[in-house]
Amino acid sequence: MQQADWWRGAVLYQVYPRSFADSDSDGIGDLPGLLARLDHIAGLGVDGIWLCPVYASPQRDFGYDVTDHCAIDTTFGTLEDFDQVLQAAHARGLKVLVDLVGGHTSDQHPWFAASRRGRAAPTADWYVWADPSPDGTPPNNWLSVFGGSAWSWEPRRRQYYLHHFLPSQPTLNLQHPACLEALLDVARFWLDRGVDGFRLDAVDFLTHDLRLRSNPAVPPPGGVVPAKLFALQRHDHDMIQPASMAVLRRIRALLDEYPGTVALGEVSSQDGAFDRIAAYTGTPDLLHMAYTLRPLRHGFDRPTLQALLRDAIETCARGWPCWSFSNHDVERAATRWAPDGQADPAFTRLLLALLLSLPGSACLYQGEELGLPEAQVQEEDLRDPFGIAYWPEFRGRDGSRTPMPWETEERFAGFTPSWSAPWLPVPPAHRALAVDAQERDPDSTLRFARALLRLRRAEPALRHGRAAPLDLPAPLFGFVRETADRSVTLVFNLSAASVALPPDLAGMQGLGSFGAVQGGLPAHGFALLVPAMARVPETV
Ligand code: TEU
Repeated sequence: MQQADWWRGAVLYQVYPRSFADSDSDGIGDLPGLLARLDHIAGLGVDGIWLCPVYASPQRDFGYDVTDHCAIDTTFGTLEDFDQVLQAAHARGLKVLVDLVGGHTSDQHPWFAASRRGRAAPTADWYVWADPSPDGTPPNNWLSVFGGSAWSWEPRRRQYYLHHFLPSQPTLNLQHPACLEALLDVARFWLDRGVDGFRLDAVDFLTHDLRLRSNPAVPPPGGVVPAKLFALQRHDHDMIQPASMAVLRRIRALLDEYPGTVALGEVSSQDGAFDRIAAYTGTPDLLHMAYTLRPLRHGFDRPTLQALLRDAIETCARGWPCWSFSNHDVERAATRWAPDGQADPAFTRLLLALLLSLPGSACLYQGEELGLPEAQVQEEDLRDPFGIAYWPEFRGRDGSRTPMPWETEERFAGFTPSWSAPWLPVPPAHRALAVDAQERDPDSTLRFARALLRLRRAEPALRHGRAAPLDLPAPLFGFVRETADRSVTLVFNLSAASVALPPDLAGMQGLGSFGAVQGGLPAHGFALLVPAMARVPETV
């Protein structure tokens, strides 16, 4: 494989820096904290890091509201700290992707501060401004992802501005040439510093219909939850516009000036997400890869997994998917997909095995390697504005953003040296799953994740092999990953009872410790199998 193709089949470890490791006792994670814990990531055997935003920001949406794309927020450290992390990561063979929040800024950004003051400013048209409807209401019916109208009134301009997320996150007008150039300058700044690429935030929202046509309503399915209002429209005009392709092409052209750098796009979970992944990644002038939130939208059952595998195979034929089961925007998969909502180690490991064996690349979210369940954050501890607005119907995203537990016995599980509580509490259930405890336990999820990642690196079929479905009796689900000279069979037991393998599989050899047990699989067990007498990679 060419070095420039390192991202194909790569695993990226997603760092949510606010919750990774705190070095300066303010209860918030930071870059020196990350630097001190980098060996944990390198030791997992991943290929790189995706670092969530660390830019100057009022932190209303925890970094996704940027006031200076080329400065590090003092909460996280300095540019020198960033350079040190980058250098130390590279020294450990880890690539570093940073978040490029290109669709919007903070309302505190100097570009917006000038734009909202009046129409004469150089950045006057860098945001999406529109006159009110004749009755003074917003120009159309577009809704914010976080609820309510996507338009807010600015008395100084006597116009509305567009925001797909919080009112404090005005949407950039990337169809304005100078605005797009400014974004490309930001990208250039980080590429010149040596980053290996970007995770592009909210790709579906990069451009909008210039005629500002209203979206068609979708008939309400009964009992409307306010947090889900966004789902009650078809987003024909505010999202997924052909004009976004031109923006992505410019970003890709810039990346191509820096060989080996890549773009990973975030695709929303609206219908057709896999088609969009294929469209965004299907030609070499667009994104390298893309992931979608909630790739399994209908829960974790056999038909849904079979459909997922079909989608995965099709998407690989047309583009390049990256799998992300858990991240800072969704409930942790170990809880979300657990049969009774209770994460248990066997099920959690089955999820990890699936994540790391689907064809494509993958993101591993911090704590996923520990099998962390979703945290139950109490109302008084909520920090996510999305959750605060809609509690209790929707609990927001704090449950997947609690601090990493490093040391079982330490105050706040070793996340912060502070005597006062970190920005989100450390859930009691996470303490026992701390990194140090799992390092000591030979049967821990952490050790398991590391073995699996090592196997993926050693076994080209798992990393690059094509995938083909296997026709197995329920409750088994499985597929094959194969290269020209090697075939690995993956079998998953989706039931909470043990099950025997069909005779042809029972006779196969396990890859390392990932074999069948007496011809069968325990509850939520799985196996990675090769023909008997086949070579097994030495590292296993
Ligand atoms: O998320 C964009 C995204 O697609 C959201 O629609 C997502 O559905 C939302 O977070 C609800 O779960 C990105 C970031 O990942 C997210 O953290 C930011 O809040 C958002 O952009 C705005 O910048």
